[in-house]
Amino acid sequence: MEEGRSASGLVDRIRAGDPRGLGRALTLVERGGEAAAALGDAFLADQTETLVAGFTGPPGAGKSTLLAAIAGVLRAREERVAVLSVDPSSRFTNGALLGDRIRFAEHFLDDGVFVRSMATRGVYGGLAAAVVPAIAVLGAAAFPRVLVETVGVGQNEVDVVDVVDLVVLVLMPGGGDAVQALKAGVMEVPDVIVVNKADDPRAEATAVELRRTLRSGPTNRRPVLLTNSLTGEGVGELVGVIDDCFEEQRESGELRHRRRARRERETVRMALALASDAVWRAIAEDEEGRRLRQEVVDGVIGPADAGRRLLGVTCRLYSVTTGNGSSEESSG
Ligand SMILES: Nc1nc2c(ncn2[C@@H]2O[C@H](COP(=O)(O)OP(=O)(O)O)[C@@H](O)[C@H]2O)c(=O)[nH]1
Ligand SMILES: [Mg+2]
Repeated sequence: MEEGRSASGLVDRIRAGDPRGLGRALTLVERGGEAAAALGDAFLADQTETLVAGFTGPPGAGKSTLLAAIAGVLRAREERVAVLSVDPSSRFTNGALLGDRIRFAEHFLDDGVFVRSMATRGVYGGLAAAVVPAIAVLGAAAFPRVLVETVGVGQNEVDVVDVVDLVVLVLMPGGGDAVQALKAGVMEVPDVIVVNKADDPRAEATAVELRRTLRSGPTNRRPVLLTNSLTGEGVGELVGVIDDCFEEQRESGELRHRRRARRERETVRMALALASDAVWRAIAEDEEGRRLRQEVVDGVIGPADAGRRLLGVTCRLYSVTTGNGSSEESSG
């Protein structure tokens, strides 16, 4: 509760562009829970102009290096940019953190580039629970673009696809698994595909194979680009393609459609998280909840029956503790 209050106190500081307030807000978001959710909701209206691009792909493909290069291109246009690097599988190792610090070293003293690494393991609700409010906070701080880096090949539960406007898949030459996944159709086709490390002799062949694969599918117009993140070769072109892609999405209504669908998913996710929390609380804290648990453990009643009754207990308990169900909605 106390956290919730301090979170709301941050709102003005963030809107005013206070970088320390921003850092603090993202720390709250990383911890998850009520404060994170409250921050996300506080900024709901602020984020409409912020374009969010997700960069996903296998570790070592060069995502971080590419994002630093993209930040360079955007800074040359005097656009501010925020980079959110999310590691859903592990807590931070200092090594990973240090690596990204080095990759973004050239932007270190630049207020126009905000770089933040987040670990989401242990955050209840996973990647979305942390990233959705983080994006809202960055949107409120008036970053016109947020670039989200995350590991993955687009088919696991920590999918970045669910929380961004546009997905860029970053592969390395040889491509392996991801190319196979695209071919087999088990992987959702991203909006843009990048074969990074264009200096590798296999890069061109990988791009050709990807284009051929995509041509035979229903999504034949997805661009496949080559970049060298170390020299910046192809990075300007990539930024142009991403811009065009956003523009196209905006004009066709796709952007609006995706955002609406995302809000819907986010609402359901939030409700499920609250429900799960409430059920566990009912089992631990409510007398009848504890009794039901004991009876099912002792074999007095069956789990289906107990589950149904536990839900009843949970709903009653929840409406008492939140005031929902009476008409106190606006008192928070
Ligand atoms: N040769 C070459 N190496 C690159 C390129 N981009 C990134 N790297 C290197 O690939 C390694 C992994 O890069 P990193 O950005 O950490 O990959 P991430 O795990 O996808 O974020 C680092 O050693 C980079 O210096 C590139 O375009 N060409
Ligand atoms: Mg990285």
